[in-house]
Order: sequence, then structure tokens, then C-alpha cells
Amino acid sequence: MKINGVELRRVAMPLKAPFRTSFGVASSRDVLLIRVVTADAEGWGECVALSEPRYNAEYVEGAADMLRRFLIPALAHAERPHLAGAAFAPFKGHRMAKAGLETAVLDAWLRSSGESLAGYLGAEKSRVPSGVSVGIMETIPELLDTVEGYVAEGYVRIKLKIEPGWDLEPVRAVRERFGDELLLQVDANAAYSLSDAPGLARLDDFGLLLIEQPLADDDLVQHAQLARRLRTPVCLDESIDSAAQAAAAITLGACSIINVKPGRVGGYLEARRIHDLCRAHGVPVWCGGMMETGIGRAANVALAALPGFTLPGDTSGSSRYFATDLTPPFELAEGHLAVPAGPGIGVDPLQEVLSEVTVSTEWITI
Ligand code: OSB
Ligand code: MG
Repeated sequence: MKINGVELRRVAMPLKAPFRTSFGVASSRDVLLIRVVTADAEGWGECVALSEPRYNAEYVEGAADMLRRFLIPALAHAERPHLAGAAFAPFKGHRMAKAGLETAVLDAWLRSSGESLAGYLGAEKSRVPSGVSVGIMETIPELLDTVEGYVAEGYVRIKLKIEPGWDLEPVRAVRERFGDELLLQVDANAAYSLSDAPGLARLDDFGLLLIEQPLADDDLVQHAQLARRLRTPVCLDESIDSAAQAAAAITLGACSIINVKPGRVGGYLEARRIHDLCRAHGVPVWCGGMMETGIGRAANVALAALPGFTLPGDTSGSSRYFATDLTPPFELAEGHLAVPAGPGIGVDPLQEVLSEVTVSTEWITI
């Protein structure tokens, strides 16, 4: 597969409402799209780095620099998707940049052979259950109204963002209002320390599915210590950036569930390795999200259809974040999203929407 060149495209997607986490608040999504052009197909990838390095070390402008300076030139030696990882390996880190480019190459390659990403990855489902991530709010009534809206839309699982001072009360209020049957979990984005263990143990009474990333990204040992002090299962997000790290976390007992985000781990092929590893160890996985547009969402939904994804993911409908998505919108049907079945990621950007939200484009010849 001869690659002619790669387009980097920055798009500005306004969010329907500000989204607050323990690491910051976002009111628009600054997205880097990657389009790989070959003689017989083109492929799309979405780099999920955020504008600022607050979730992890990557950020959009840094990813764009990494792509133009190192990763796109390295593609000259790796024009098949399964060779891209090896071509990128000499360059440390920057997994979100690598993932975006690898996905675009994979999409172009699959489109030229007519195979779907879901089929290629080994998906066994034609639809996946939808969970939704709910930001930190000013007040409990505001939170309850928001959750009520999502429950009415059919979301099958609610995730509450938490931080010190916004944890026990919101969880208690949501449990009281929506009952014990609601699948409920929390995500701290590394906002706590081990000395908060007694407070976090008070969440044990609420029957949560899991607590996601309570402690610092780089502290597997303390996560293992915390996990022994909680009945709520510990799930890792930020800490897991590779299959090797997933193996270490499982071995240490740092988590019993893993949130798989393809961008965070360097792409869909590494994400599948983590899936395979976790499945072999009986560790449930679910597909996380990074507020993707339809481009990234399509690929996430394909991954979430693999058999080891036994918990609902943050695979929400397009309308969770965007009034107008870049692709035909993903919409919930009985709390599920349909897995795209067309070639590659199975969706195309709507040209009119795309040009409206595009901030800049850059063409890099290989
Ligand atoms: O920690 O899972 C996270 C969004 C941005 C960065 C990190 C996270 C999130 C979410 C929302 O929780 C996921 C989504 O709905 O796409
Ligand atoms: Mg998370």
C-alpha cells in the first residue's frame, strides 16, 4: 500500500455543555484529524490528545508536531498497518499521536480490501451497550436532573466524575434517586492519595461497579494497597499505557478491571492485545472515551464489540457532546449503539460540517 501523503486537520467542536473533571473544565473539543491518502483509498484517524496536558502528558499541538516531525516520515518504511507500530517504536511515548496515525493507515488499508475494522479486530457483537460519563456539577439537584435525562435517553450505565469534596454526596444522591438497579461507577482521574482510603471505603456501601483511577497515574503499588482496602473494584485508566503495563497491574493486584482507550495505549492493535491479555486473566475490560467525534467513536464502537468487553463503555451517542457531529450521528437504540459494518471504520465525515468546523489543514507528502 503506497501512501502518497497525510493531511493533518484541526477542527474546533463546540460542546453542548461544559464538561468538568477533577483535572479541568472543557467547553469545546480541539480535535486533530489525520487523513492518509493512498492510490486506491483514504483513511481517517482521530488523535484523542486534549488541548492541554492535564489528563496525560500529551496535548494537541505536541501531537501534531510529533506527527509531522517523526511519525509521518517514519511511515515511509511501514506502509502496512501492522508495521506502523514497529516503525514508531524508536520514538518514545506520544501514544495518542501514534494511535491516530496508525488508525488512519489501518482504515485506508481495510477500505481498500473492503473489510470492516470490527471484523478485522474480531468483533462478535453487532451492537454495544452505551454508558455515559457525567461531569462534576455545581449542585446535587443539577446532577440529578442531568442523570435523569441520560437515564430517560436509555443509557444503561452512569459514570460520575468525582474529586475530593464531590464524591460521597453525589453517589448517595444518585443511588437514592435512581435505586440499586442502576449500573453506577465513579472516575477520579487520579485526584486522591492513599491517605484518602478511609473516605473512599465509604463508597463501598453504594454497590458501585468500580472506582476508576483513584490515585496517581504512575503508582501501581499504591493502587494495589488501596484495592486491598476497598470492596469496590479498582479500575485503571491513566495508569495503563501498554499491554506490558496492563500485565504489571494485574500481577500486582493494582486493578481488577481495565478501561481500554485505544489512543492512550498507542492504537487499536495494542488495545486488542490488552483485551486478549485481560480475557486470558479473567479481567473485565470496557471501552473508554476521549469525547471523540464520530470518526473516533466509530472505531471505539468496533473495539467495544470484542468479546472481552463485558462492561458497558463510555461509548455514548454523538449527542452526549455535540449538537452536530462530523459524521452521521451515533444514536442510541434501546441503550445500544450499532457497530459500523462498512469497510474500515465504516463512517465518513460529512463534508459540509467538516469544512465549517475546520480551523486549519496541513498536507505532508511522504
Ligand atoms: O477519564 O475517562 C476519562 C473524558 C476526557 C478525558 C478523560 C476521561 C473522559 C471521560 C469521558 O470520562 C469519556 C467520553 O465520554 O468520551
Ligand atoms: Mg477515566
